[in-house]
Amino acid sequence: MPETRFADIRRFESIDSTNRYLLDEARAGAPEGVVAVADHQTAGRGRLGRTWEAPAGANLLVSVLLRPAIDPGGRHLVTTAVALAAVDAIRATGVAGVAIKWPNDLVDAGGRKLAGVLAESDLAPVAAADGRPSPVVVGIGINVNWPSADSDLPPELAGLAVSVSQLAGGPVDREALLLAFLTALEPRTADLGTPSGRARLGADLLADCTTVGTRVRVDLPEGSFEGTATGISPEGHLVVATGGATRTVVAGDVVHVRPGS
Ligand code: BT5
Repeated sequence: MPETRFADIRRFESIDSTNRYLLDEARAGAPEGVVAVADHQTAGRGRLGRTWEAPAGANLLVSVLLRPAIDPGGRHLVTTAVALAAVDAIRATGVAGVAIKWPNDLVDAGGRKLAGVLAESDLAPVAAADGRPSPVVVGIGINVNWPSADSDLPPELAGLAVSVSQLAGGPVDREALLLAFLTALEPRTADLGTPSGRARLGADLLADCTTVGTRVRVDLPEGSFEGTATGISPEGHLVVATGGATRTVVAGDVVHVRPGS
């Protein structure tokens, strides 16, 4: 990609996981900006050991290696930067109604999942030794041409997943979407490095976040609680009002609770 930091695009017909590949590359000292794109993943990863489903050749499965100069506490904004760049790219195809469900999903107006983001970094000691900001690998799976119809979905995703092509009403060019995504990611990545840029990422997340203003159940390892999502902190964390108190959720699964359910 000329005029971006994403010049080194490595393409795979089949790989276990583009995130796994770039984590290994980061461990070996690879610089910021390396991109891995796969036609198919045999072990595509979601969060918390979950899997990401995509048939060969249909969707966008891409990871980028970033080395953002950002405090560990602000690392959620890296997920935000990638999610916002994907929203930018999908909107440029003419599809409307795409929003971000905190922390890491892109959803359509009906709440069906269009894409998921996974940021991984377990490499701080390595990075500290070489003086560069420590690496974060951020992967995104975007349902581009699969499912082409709801009947394509396995039972566990029925009614829960949707593709850009379904929303666009016809096939979507994966390569064009990749280039639009990387082009949009360049300024979003630059924003990670400055206080004003981080404020812009937070404001844009707030504007596009379907979670804020809704009743939510937050599932944490230590238990669940319900409340109303009232905002996004400067670090990109979710602010939830619950029982007269305010809690800031750094990580966790958030379920949008429908009134009356
Ligand atoms: C995510 O996890 O949403 C992060 C997905 C990241 C995938 C990319 S692909 C490129 C890169 N390389 C990788 O190995 N991973 C990244 P999470 O929030 O945990 O959601 C996972 C859940 O989403 C699954 O348990 C399913 O319920 C659901 N799911 C799986 N595949 C889906 C799909 N294609 N569309 C919609 N939902 C899906």
